[in-house]
Amino acid sequence: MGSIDEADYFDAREEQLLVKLQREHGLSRRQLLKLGARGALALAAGGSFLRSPVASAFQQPSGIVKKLPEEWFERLGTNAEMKWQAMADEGYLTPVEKFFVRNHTATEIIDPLRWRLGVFGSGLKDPTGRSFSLRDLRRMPSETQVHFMECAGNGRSFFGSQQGTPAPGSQWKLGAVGVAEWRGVPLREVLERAGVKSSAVDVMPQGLDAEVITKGVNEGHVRRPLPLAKALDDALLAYEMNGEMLQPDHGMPLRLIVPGWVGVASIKWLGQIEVADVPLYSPWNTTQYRMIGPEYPPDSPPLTRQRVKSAFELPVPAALPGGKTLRLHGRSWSGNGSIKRVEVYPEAVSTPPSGPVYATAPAAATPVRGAKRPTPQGWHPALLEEPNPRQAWVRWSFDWRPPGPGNYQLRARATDQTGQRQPEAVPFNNNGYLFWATVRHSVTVG
Ligand SMILES: Nc1nc2c(c(=O)[nH]1)N[C@H]1C(S)=C(S)[C@@H](COP(=O)(O)O)O[C@H]1N2
Ligand SMILES: [Mo]
Repeated sequence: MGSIDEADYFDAREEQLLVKLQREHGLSRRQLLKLGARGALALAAGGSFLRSPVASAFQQPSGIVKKLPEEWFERLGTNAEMKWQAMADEGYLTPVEKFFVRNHTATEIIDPLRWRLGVFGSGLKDPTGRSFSLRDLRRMPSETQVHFMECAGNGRSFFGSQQGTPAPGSQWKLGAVGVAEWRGVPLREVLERAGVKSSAVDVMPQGLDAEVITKGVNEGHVRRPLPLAKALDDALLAYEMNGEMLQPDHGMPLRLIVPGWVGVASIKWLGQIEVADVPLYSPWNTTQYRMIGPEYPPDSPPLTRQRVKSAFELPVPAALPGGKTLRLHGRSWSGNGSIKRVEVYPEAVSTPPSGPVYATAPAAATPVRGAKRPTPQGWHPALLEEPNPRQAWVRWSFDWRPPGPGNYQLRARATDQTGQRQPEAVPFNNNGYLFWATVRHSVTVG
């Protein structure tokens, strides 16, 4: 930050955020004042806006603050899934306003100026630990990392629709994923300053959002232990997303980023981190986020890395123009590393998709000059574009000449750098985690 006063900096950022929220929600300052926000709007005097009743008035019934336009999002209870066609005219990153939201309860609105991060526990030389303000963290060495964020339940609906064994929980299609550029301080730096002992084994970050009540049982705040080795390796305490201050829905003022791992590891609205010299447990690494089911051993370990997956930047199902060679676009990603290969299989099918079919924007299926010969059924290589970093995604395209009007299913299959390749089906697990089989994407050609 150089010589800029950090309090001024945060005030300016908060003002920017307020303006943005006002714009997004179509409220004037006058309307805000009528809502009784006069005091709260005195941003310069302490930045109390984000704690004010006005701030919570921004929350929608979903508990999500940002707007969720229908062209970009599908609402699933307290969550919002990104529709993949929203990525068709985008660059490499997912814009913050299109990024999926997964909340166990509701977005917590926190005053970044009063907030502190507590670090404590038996794994520290002094177990009472210490706390850090956002200003403290911003003064520490920062890193910028590009990573995907993906929910372990992404693709869950296909256990039902493709394999005939529905799993309970949010019926995500493939849109519980996004890639962003995260900036913050490596968790390692904070643990070192807190005096971590070499005998420490687990690190448990915990969120400041409401306690989670499941079937009448209070499970406490969202928290999930992370092995010390991963914490010291590449975990990041992020305060910026795509070059902007983290927004409320994504964990403002600070969230953890655990590269390549199931999204639940990346705790939002971080309030504290326990460091222990004994293994730690929470519902999020014991009863949940493990593979439980007939095909898995009873003691299968907590989920860590996401599997390899692919998606087309098309509506589901999509209507495509006939008589043309179409350049289709998609993206593939894996928690194991970069993507080695992507193949596409177009298959003619007799049954039309059920329900409405959606017109496709030209950016998603661009007519191109190409051979007039129809693409034969079978696996064909897609063309990968740079960049292709680890634990983010790679963009690809595939030129398809449909043999004629009719119904088709498109499948994309990626292979990652470890050789893991998307299968045609995956074994069922009771909670529907890690669906990584190829997904049949229905399209109709006119
Ligand atoms: N405190 C807290 N952190 C959380 C969650 C939550 O509900 N509370 N949801 C987790 C889950 S399950 C996922 S998939 C990611 C989603 O991050 P996003 O909403 O920024 O996309 O946040 C994780 N971190
Ligand atoms: Mo998740």
